[in-house]
Amino acid sequence: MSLTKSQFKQDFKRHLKDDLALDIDEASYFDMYKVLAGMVKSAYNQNWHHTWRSYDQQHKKQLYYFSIEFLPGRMLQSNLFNLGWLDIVKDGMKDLGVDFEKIVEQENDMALGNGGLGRLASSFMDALASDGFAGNGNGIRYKYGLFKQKFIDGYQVELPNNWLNEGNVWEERRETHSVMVRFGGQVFLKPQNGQLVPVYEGSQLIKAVPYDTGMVGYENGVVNTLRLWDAEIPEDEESKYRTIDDLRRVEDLTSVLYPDDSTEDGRRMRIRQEYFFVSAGLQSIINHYLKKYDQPLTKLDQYVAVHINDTHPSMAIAELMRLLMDEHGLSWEDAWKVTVNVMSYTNHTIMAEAMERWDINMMQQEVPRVLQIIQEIDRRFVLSLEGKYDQNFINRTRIIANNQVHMAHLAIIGSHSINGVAKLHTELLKKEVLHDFYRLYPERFNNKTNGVTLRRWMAIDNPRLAAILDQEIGTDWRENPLELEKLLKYRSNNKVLDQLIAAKQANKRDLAKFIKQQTGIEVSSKAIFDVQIKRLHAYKRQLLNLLRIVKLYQDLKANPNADIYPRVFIFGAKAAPSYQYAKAVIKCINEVANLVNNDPDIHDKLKVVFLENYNVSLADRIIPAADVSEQISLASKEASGTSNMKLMANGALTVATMDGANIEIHDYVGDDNIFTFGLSSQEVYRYYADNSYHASEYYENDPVIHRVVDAFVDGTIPNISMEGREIFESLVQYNGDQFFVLRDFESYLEAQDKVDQAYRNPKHWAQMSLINTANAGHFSSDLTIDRYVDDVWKLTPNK
Ligand code: Z16
Repeated sequence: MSLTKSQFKQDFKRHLKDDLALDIDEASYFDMYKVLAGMVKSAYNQNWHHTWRSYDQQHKKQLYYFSIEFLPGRMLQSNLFNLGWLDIVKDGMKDLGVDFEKIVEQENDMALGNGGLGRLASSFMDALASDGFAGNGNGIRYKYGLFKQKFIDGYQVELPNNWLNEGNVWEERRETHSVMVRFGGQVFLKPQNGQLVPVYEGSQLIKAVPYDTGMVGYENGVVNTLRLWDAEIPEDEESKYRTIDDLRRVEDLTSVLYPDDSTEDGRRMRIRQEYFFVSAGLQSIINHYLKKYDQPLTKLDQYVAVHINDTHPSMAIAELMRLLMDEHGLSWEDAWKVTVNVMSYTNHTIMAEAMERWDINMMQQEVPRVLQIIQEIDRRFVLSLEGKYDQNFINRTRIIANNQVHMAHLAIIGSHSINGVAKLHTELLKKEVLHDFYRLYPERFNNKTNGVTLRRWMAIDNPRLAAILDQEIGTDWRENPLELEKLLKYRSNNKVLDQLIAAKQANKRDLAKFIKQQTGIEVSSKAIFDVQIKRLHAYKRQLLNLLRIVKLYQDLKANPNADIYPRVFIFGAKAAPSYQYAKAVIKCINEVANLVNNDPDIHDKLKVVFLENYNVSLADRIIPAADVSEQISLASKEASGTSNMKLMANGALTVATMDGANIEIHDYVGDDNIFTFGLSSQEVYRYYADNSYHASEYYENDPVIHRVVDAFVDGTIPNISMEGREIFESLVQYNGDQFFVLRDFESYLEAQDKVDQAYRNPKHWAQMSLINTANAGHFSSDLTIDRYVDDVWKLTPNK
């Protein structure tokens, strides 16, 4: 499939003519996008077909990654890159006088995820295909992606994200692979030939139609499948859907992605979504297995692994039991053995409010047979513990309690593997959050530190950095990320350090231009670009960052000549629409930005830029231009973090609490090449244990904190009377400040002072930056996937 530039130019012009009857000078960028994407697709379709055929012929064990979110972002460049075409196409377009960047921008982000969890799922799709493993995605084809964020008067406003409005060139509708999913009604067990079979009354069948997207491996001919399900009314059941409400309930199933990145509040439609894609996915797996592998279902675990990404797909455990028993006649015991061996589960948070618990009555109404099976799993679980553990232990660990179904407990009891996403996170699961289960099943617990697609975040998004790497250490780092360590040889090489400085400068100039164009704000590319990009959440402590900005502002007002190195604070963050507090923080950041950016006393030493609608394609732009990476969550609260990894790979230095994967970044780069601060997780737990943190004491006794916090209510920051009050109150109460912002403030300032000083020595800064890039290979999702493959899924590479 190798392609020369002249061949490409010819093909491209011919396709414009053949497909759209246009010459280049008549075609719009969107026309060109469609034609180019079409060429990419026909280039990989053969391979897609071959990949499946070879898996089937070899009876390869296949992984199905079940996730309610996938967040691939734009796919044109990454597909071109993985086919080995990107450079040729960029060059060819230049020859043709076409702005390739403009073509890329035609594509709507596929934004079917909230944040880290969905992006991780997409990184894994890329790594699985690139490492040649049979790994496929299973999820929902939401009609609307995560809401579009606008700022109006500094407030977040949510607009629908109609990403499909101009069609989706990458997907294939596979009508013939449709399956039926049953909802509602009542279920009775009737004896039949000595067995109990379920009989349904008043239930509704919904047709699940798959849309498949090719997941192209990096230059290896492998194309795996991301299968997303859409809901439709089945043709022969149309008469049963009489009311508008009935129709609405089908449409709503795949209409919107729920925009909360952590909390669940018993929403009926979310249960239905979860069951819908889980049931459809498992049915299609079993259909394929029986048809192409032609083996008994008692051996399913030898050929199929199903991964449960957070608890959202955990009904898969009960649904596989149902399919194996009700549809295929296995006994409970046989079905359970297969199910536990097939299933594995990743936990992504220790925040109690983010642990899904469904109301038992709601499940009864929506998925009665699945609930019945969960009740039986629970009954047997309790039975197995009686006499061995005390009643309290049993009550704490059982699946059903207080009329709620605890989905994490179901996921743990029904899986052979349970993993956290960073070392600290896994330790906290074992020692604290899931300690009871760790006592029951120590062998099931394991750590799999997250990783990111370095090919996207470095090779595609940061071509200037990639060119330096290619020249000095060769190109192998794309496939073998630990090759990046070879860069360490050049840590004192002035030529390489100068090149790195120049590349970062050029990236910053690009971002400065974009900022000007988006916001009208003028920023200097000589300033420190200080970046915090992630969902807005109290535990992630964007507020800590904001308090520091307010302090710097006050310092400069008091002394306009204060020796502060110029900084541009760049934020990207969406708040869940119902998360009042997070929205108040957004409003305050925007008002501080207004204040700081327009005050002549500040002399452009501080700029605050809050870019709207943070998503993957915005991350593609920001990350290569970052000098400083803000990873400042309260220790113990961020399960892993993944923007920390992308930013370090691009040479940003991390300001970090000892939380999530920051700890592992610190271990690799060493104390001298990261700015750590703040409480440790042990200290946080100690405070919880003796209840001795009193925020009000910090407010009363520390004059700097007092003055900074007062700025939220004394008019220093204009237009935030409500929001400023809310934040003020949350901080200054005796038992306020849930996330220890004031406790860590002083330590944070010290770390930031070190940043300010260090940046003044460009060579040394570049050296630290190089050391970060050189160690980023450890955080490649290729390596993470290798560990899942070996320890959890037991896959073998293709051919
Ligand atoms: C999510 O993105 C995460 C956790 C969660 O419970 C729900 C969602 Cl949507 C994040 C974690 O907060 C983050 O620390 C982690 O890096 C990421 O999942 C991937 O594991």
